[in-house]
Parts: sequence; structure tokens; C-alpha cells
Amino acid sequence: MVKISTELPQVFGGFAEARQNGFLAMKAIKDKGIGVVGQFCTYTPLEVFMAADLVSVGLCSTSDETIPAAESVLPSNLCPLIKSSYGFAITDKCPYMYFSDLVVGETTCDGKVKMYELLAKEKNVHILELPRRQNTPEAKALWRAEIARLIERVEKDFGVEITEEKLQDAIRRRNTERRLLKEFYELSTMSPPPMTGLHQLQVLFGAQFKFDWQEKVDEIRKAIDTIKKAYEEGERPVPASAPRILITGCPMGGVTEKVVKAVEDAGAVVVAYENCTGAKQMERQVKEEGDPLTNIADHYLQIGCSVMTPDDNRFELLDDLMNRFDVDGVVEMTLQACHTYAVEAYSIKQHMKNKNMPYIQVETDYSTSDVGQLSTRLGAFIEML
Ligand code: BJ8
Repeated sequence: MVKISTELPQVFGGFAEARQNGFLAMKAIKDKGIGVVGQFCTYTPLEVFMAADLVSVGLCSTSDETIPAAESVLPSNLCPLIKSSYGFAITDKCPYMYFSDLVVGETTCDGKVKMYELLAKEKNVHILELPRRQNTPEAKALWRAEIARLIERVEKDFGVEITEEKLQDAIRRRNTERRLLKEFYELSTMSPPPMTGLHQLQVLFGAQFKFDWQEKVDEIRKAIDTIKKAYEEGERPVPASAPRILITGCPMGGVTEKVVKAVEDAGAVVVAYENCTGAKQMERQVKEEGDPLTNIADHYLQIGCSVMTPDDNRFELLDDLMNRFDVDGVVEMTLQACHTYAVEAYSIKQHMKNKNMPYIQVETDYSTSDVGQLSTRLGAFIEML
């Protein structure tokens, strides 16, 4: 019989509420005179801000609250992540956007690039020119130069000096955080996993809204130890019979938890997230020996994302995760009008077919109007496994 956990809800709750509670934390940070940088993408090298003793925060919005306001400017058939994030900027409803002294965007997808132009009328914006190729000498040189340019901008805007030593220290600290989060989600390589996919997502998503670095790593450590102890004592929040699902595709969190809920309500469990909310960010470490700027540039440029061509690193990470987490099926979530992920979904589908791995792609937005449809489609997929 499945033993129900008593201590675990507290562990996950602290992370689940981090985004809301983070609003107060952000106000306290500003009151202390600490600078804040907002960013939108996993390619943004957070070590630069850490080395400047600034706080950085993810600005990608995950709710449809401000989409009507955004649609007064942006076309309605645009990705909800872009519309919603812009909507929060023009309505001043997101304290993270509001408090950001500098907003760093990047040339990833066309919709974001053009939205940043509009955002620059409201906020202090810096754009990183991200190449679309990962292994040519030109792409590597451009990206390294772009990170050097970001360092200059941060130094100028905040009146700080970012030394090599400070960058090295930031690399070490961010590596520690990556290692811990990886150790955390790798708990779900166990069979049955010691947590649901929804709980795993809440920790991965919530961790980015904890702004005191030492407190954050301590809390992740505590979460790992508590989950392990509960498992050793026999707690089994997930039945051994639950099919094991890997999620890939666009970034997740907030309202898109509906996809995870639909999978888990159908009796399966999400064991791994390949997307930007999960392994894509944490799997690899930045090299600690040698020139820190080159190491940071090389590390970030190798992130697998559908904005890259070719995007081999995404396929490699998927294969690795499918093996390590002993996955029974793959669910790809694409956001409406995200062309790069939608087009790449065809190649992912073929790849899974070649590996005899059951695969389904669902397209969604930030509304809740498709919850019934998601549960029907994903329920049928899970039943087939
Ligand atoms: S590294 S996944 S965070 S680009 S905004 S591409 S959903 S149409 S977010 Fe992304 Fe960086 Fe890649 Fe990750 Fe599509 Fe929407 Fe564009 Fe999006």
C-alpha cells in the first residue's frame, strides 16, 4: 500500500510559493539599494550579474492576466509568453519587471526580438546578439564578444567593476547551485520516484525566485535530504505502476502546470523535464579552470534550444535523459505560435519513432480553456503506454 507523506508538503510548499513571496523579497532588496536585472532566457549568463553583486530575476510571465492589454499593441496570434510578459511591463503589474533596473533580452525568436524593441520604450533594455549556430568559430567569437559587451554595460549602468576573480567566484557559486538542482531532480531516477512531477516542477521553477544565494542552496539541500529520508522510511508518493514521462518543449511553470496535472491525473508521473525549467539549465557545469569569460561563453552557447540550427544538443540531452530516467513516454508541450519548437516537433517525433519511444505533442496557451481537451488527449496517450 502507498504510504502518504507528512513532511514533504512543507518542503515543496516553500518553493511553490516562492514567486508570490518573492515580491516582498524584491522590495526588501531594492530598499537595501541593490540593483536588479531582469532577463528572459536560459542563454543569459547569470554569472555576470552575480559577479556584480546584483540580483537577477526571470521575467518570463506564466499567466494570461495581461494578455488583453498586450493585444492592444501586439498581434493576437503571437506566443503567449511574449504577449503576457510584455503585458506585465505595460501594465506595471509584475513587481519583478517594475523593479528591474536593467532588462536583458536576446535575439532568440523573432517575436521576442521585436517585442524587446517595444519594451525598450518602457524600460532600460540591453540586447544580447545570440548566434543561431553553436560550433562555428565565428559564432563562438561573436557570443564571447557579446558577453564582454554585456559586462561593459553592467559596469557602466551600475557603476561596478567585474573582475576576473569575481567572475570565477560567480562561476563556482552557480555551479554549486546547478549541481544541487541536478541532484534534486535526479532523485526521480529512482523507481518509483520519490515525488510527483508537479512537486519537482514547483521546486525547479520556484528556486529561481529565491534571491539569497546561500539560503537558496541551503533550502535545496534540505529538500533533497528530507525527500531521501522520507523515501528510506518507506514513503511512496507515487505508485510503482505509474508510467514514467519526460517533458520537453517550451518553458513551463504557472498556468502550464495544467499539462503536468493532465499527465499525472491520468495515472502517470513526470520524472524529468528537458525544457528550460529543468535539465537544459542544470545538466552541465561551467568550466572552472582558464579564462572565465571564454568558459561562460562556451557553456551558454551549447544550450540546446529550437532557436539553434542545427539543434543537435537538444536531441543528445533528450536521449541521455530518456536512458537515465528510464522513461516510458515523451510529452512535448509547445506554446501557441512558437514556430521554432512547432517545426522542430516534427524532427523530435521522427527521432522518437526511430527509438520506439511513445511521443505526443500538445499545443497550448496561457488560458485554461483547453484543460478538458488536454486531459482527453494525454489520458488516451497514457492509457496506451
Ligand atoms: S533557451 S526555450 S528560454 S529561447 S518566446 S522561443 S516559447 S515563441 S522561450 Fe526560450 Fe531561451 Fe530557448 Fe529556453 Fe517559442 Fe515563445 Fe519564442 Fe520562447
